[in-house]
Amino acid sequence: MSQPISPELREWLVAQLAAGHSVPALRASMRAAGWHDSATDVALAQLEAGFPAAEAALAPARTEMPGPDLDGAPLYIDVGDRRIQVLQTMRHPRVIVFGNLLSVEECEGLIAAARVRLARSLTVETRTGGEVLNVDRTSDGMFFERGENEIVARLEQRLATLLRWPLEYGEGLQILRYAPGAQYRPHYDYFDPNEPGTPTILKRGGQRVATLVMYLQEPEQGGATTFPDVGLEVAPVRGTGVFFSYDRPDPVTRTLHGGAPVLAGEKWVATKWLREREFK
Ligand code: PD2
Ligand code: ZN
Repeated sequence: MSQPISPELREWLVAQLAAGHSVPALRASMRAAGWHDSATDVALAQLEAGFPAAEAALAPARTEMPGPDLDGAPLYIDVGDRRIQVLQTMRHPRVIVFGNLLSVEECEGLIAAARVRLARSLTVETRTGGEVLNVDRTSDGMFFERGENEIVARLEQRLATLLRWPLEYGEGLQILRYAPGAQYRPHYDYFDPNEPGTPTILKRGGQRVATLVMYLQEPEQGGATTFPDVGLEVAPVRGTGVFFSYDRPDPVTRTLHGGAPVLAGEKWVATKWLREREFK
């Protein structure tokens, strides 16, 4: 899997290709200029081999992205009503683990309001046209409207400040409950540009650009949020959360992630997805 290359280099490569320079000629002139960047090598090799992934690696990455201000490597970020802890960060994929995102009362309040509205996720089976239980996601779930109750509204304001992204660009909060044995198999949260239904989905707010999974109740065992491409597992500790962002809808972001099976107890999470535009 190639890393994304810098916007400047991408722009230059695209301009050179558009001007009719061949990939081997580009490679030679970059080597001569002292480039020994493995990400570039991989992108060029893929381009040469005609891999579609190379196009994605060279596709324009979004420049304005949600995320906290980590200048000066702060241990805490003040968001007005709370001091959020920065527990762990990773560059590629962009992952940040936060502590003290929600109080115990907020976690319990969200669970109580969601519990009575949970439903097992059903999906349409294209083969028979019938509805089936989704084997990839064995949790129960529901969505809150944005600003639906006091806790939801307060949390959404907090996240908008923390992640420096307009509240209106966020989807309504999703709540999931995982019973023992339930899991969420690895997936990407962005909408696959190659799926026929995606253009319709994108009319409302554009692409997803980031996800924050917040842990409302921890199981006794299991239930980590996993990032298989990089071997990362985030423990589902109550009140904490894992943020990750993806600047293009492509696996080069390394944001494949899943919810490992809950082995004992119940896991509850709240997921906030951020779109590139207002989500009406
Ligand atoms: O509950 C999780 O750990 C999890 C894992 C992967 C949640 C989501 N994805 C999601 O809500 O998209
Ligand atoms: Zn997900």
